[in-house]
Amino acid sequence: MLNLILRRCSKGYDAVYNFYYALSWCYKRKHFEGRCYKYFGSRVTWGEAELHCVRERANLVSIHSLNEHNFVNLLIKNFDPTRSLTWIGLTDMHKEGGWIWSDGSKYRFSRWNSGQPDNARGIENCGHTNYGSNFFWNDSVCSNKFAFVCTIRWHYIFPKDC
Ligand SMILES: [Ca+2]
Ligand SMILES: [Ca+2]
Repeated sequence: MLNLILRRCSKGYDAVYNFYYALSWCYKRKHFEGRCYKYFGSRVTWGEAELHCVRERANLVSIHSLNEHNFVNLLIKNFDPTRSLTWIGLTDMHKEGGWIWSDGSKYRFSRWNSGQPDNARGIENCGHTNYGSNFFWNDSVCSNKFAFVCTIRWHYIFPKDC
């Protein structure tokens, strides 16, 4: 990854700065399809979580493969060994059962826990991971307060003058 940064950043200082900034986003220096991830431990609603991500030019995480799901759960576990419920970017708030990712990517892969999503009491419209003994996904009430994971596109990690 350092090579990639040095290639993109002509000034040595910027390269070092951006290397550490990228490290704060790219857990274990890993990225999937040009996106890196960051865990936030503060407990907030799904909407607050998405807003927080957007302020950092990111979105709540979208997950498109089992590898990526396992990686996101590992990232959470690294910061929170208790593996608390953690928001991901899934919502069906616009249309019941019409699940979309908040970053606009296509909803093709899912890892719902068995019996989920169940839209319990008719009011569950936001998705989180770490549910049940398999740490899979569940739909929950969006005003619940959980930790969250953001994802950022690789090219947003670097300032424009880099
Ligand atoms: Ca729902
Ligand atoms: Ca549910």
